[in-house]
Amino acid sequence: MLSRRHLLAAATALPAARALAASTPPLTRAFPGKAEMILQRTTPALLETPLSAFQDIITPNDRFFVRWHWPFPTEIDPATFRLRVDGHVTRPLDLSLAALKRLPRFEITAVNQCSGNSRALFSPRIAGAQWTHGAMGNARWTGVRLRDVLDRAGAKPGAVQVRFSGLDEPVTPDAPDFRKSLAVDHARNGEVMIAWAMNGEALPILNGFPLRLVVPGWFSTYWVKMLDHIEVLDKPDDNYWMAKAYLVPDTLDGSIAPGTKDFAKRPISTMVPRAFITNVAEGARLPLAPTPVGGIAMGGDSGVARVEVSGDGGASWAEAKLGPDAGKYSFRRFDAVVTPTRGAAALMARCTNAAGKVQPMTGIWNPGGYLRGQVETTNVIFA
Ligand SMILES: Nc1nc2c(c(=O)[nH]1)N[C@H]1C(S)=C(S)[C@@H](COP(=O)(O)O)O[C@H]1N2
Ligand SMILES: [Mo]
Repeated sequence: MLSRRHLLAAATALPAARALAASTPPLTRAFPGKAEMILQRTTPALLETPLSAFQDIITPNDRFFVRWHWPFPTEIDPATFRLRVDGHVTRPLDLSLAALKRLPRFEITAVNQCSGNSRALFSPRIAGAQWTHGAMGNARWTGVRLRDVLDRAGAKPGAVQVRFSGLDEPVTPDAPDFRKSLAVDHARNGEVMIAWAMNGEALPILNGFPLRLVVPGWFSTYWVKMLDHIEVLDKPDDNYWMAKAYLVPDTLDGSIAPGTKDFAKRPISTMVPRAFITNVAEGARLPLAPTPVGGIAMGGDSGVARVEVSGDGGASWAEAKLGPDAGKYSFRRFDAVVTPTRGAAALMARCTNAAGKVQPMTGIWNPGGYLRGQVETTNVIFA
């Protein structure tokens, strides 16, 4: 693996790498259940996974990124914890963890990616968490289908949405509690689930112990952590986090020209295909020889069909070999070999998903810094 020293050594030669190195936040090992993470903010925790940790398609729990809007409890008693299901239902429920675990078990491997992943790379720059690419992770989630829980409560005719909230609380009483909603049909699609385990272990506190929502194919703003309340609604949710935050321009690709005022918006929803070279660091100096270039790709809301790799800034492409398929919502490993010429080189990987969507070469822009999906570049020097 290539170290930070390599990055710094090459930084003087590469303006892009220098800009990145200058703004790189520190690494930390100070958080419970977490190994080395990039510290974006201490309270509430904002921790990013270093790109080099994405070699395997499963992201280990102790490297999985962390994002909270509000402070959250650091100790939860699983014996007294209850999940409340109410609102527009015939039988409100107050479920213990034991009762929940008696429902049929469901498992899925799925990528959890922040809407603003890679925001630090937008140009013009955007305020908000300055994530590079590590506000994402892929895990095997274990729990129950949301449908099975909703069916026990019995949504009444006229139910339109289902709203989710967790144990975290705003710092001031007038600030909006974090709540997200899904359409009833989406909530009942048999894939949306309530998870109590990731990668075979209880959820880490920082990732939402004891329960979180998993919404395969959708950005993680909907993946409500420390889930303790599910509310069936008979009208569309107009709370701050649905009506004001996490909106994208209502254009085909969620893009708008910087500076545009008064444009139609829609809530962010499904993810787009992406690929990341993770075995070579930005700014690396590499020997002039055939070089393995590999990493992880995701299809967004459908599987990874194909990944191509370029060693010459996109002038030519070669098919990468895909690793095992862990399902359409999972990361998929890709590997290729680049035969370089001497000097600076732009390495690229491009994913095509099963729906035929190909990563574009040029970037989109929107004021939230959401939905980044263009082909990414790793600048290296072959010498
Ligand atoms: N209860 C609660 N759930 C939440 C959030 C939150 O602030 N509170 N943030 C959401 C956002 S924006 C992200 S990116 C993911 C992060 O999930 P992770 O911390 O497990 O990686 O949690 C989502 N679920
Ligand atoms: Mo997020």
